[in-house]
Amino acid sequence: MQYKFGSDIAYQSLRPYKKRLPNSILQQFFKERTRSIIMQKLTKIALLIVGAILVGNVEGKVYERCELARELHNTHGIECGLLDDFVCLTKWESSYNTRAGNDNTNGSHDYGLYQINDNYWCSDAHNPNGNDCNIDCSKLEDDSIGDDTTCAMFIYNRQGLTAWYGWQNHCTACGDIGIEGCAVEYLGGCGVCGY
Ligand SMILES: [Ca+2]
Repeated sequence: MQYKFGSDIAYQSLRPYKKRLPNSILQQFFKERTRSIIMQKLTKIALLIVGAILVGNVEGKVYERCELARELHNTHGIECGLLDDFVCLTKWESSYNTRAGNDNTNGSHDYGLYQINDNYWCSDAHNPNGNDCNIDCSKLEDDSIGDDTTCAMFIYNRQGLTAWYGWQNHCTACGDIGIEGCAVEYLGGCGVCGY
């Protein structure tokens, strides 16, 4: 069996003979041992950091309904008439999860809060070309939703809300001005746009 000069096993084996060994060997040994302990601690810290990043990637940021409504209106300028639609469609597209992802049967991938598709709007390894929002898809699954919302507004201005199946299937009532139910359901109690 071979073991490293500064390792625990080497230390245990060396201990009984400590007094009889020359100082130069002892100094070298303890230098190696200190280095070995520091490397072990650094490795542990590095593993903890990598673990935390991986867990973060899996979970992402999941917004509360009202937290999202307020941020979309107050920070990203989504007007009141569109706000209930956006809160509704993000609920059904991603459950308010900024790192939601979906593989489609045609091989394309949907990214983030608005489930934006890489065939048309953002650039990734699968489709570097269809990139009308001029954005890297990885930016659509981080916790910063300003660029996602800019892209979503670009899609909305070009195709309307029907671009999202989540909206088509669950939110058409929000599109009719004066339908209170949808605004109450998605903005109620949020302290935004009079709700
Ligand atoms: Ca983003």
